[in-house]
Amino acid sequence: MAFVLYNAPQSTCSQRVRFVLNAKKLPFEEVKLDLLAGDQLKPDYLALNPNGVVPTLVHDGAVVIDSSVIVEYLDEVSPGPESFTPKEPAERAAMRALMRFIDEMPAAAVRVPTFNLAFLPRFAAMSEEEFASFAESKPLRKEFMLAMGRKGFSEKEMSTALDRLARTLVRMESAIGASGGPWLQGARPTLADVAVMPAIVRMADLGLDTMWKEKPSIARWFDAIRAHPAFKPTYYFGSLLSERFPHLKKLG
Ligand SMILES: N[C@@H](CCC(=O)N[C@@H](CS)C(=O)NCC(=O)O)C(=O)O
Repeated sequence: MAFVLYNAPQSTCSQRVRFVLNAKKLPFEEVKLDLLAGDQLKPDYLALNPNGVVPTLVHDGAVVIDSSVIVEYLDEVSPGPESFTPKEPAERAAMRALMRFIDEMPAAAVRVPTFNLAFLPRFAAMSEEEFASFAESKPLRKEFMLAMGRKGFSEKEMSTALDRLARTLVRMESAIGASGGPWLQGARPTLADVAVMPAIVRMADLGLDTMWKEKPSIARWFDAIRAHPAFKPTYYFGSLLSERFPHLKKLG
């Protein structure tokens, strides 16, 4: 099986896919896109992924886009050596419900502090016109960029995003409590754990790990995911924002 992964080291969505490929010990060719330079908006890449975002997986000529879809696809075409999908249909449904929640809540919310803290200096240096045409060029993220503007998200938008992240931790805590942990759905990690991993790692990278200092089950979950053999090869040097952007300010 030949896998080509178009991705970016620090992209949270890409990290989900790298984790599953590494856990399954599937060799893959990694094509690294420079998202700040706009590689994801070049015609050749848009022909693969019309959303103009990473990741994209090409597997023996089949193009698969969207990280949640890609990780489910990988678990279907290569169920071993470690499967991340429960056998029971009700458990599978619970996993997918968690994945939808994660895509809607933390995966979206974590972009707000990420952009304000790491990427803003680049946008602030643009003229109003440059920024408008930059936002216009993004098929999926035009409105997000315009809402942020060159000056970044407001304090109110930041606190809304942080509240959504706090509510995610509460949801994780209750899933871990109900399943007995240490993972969201019990003794084994599922794709729901993989889906939420990059948001939690990003929060820690931004200094927001203080948000779970009173939540031992989240701390245990975080230790468990970092101890997974796929974690280290996924988070190679340059995958954390703090490794790439020395100016990064911490929130916590
Ligand atoms: N739902 C998509 C979202 C992909 C996405 O937002 N990717 C970000 C990086 S994590 C990206 O490529 N951003 C580039 C841009 O906004 O221009 C997925 O999970 O694959």
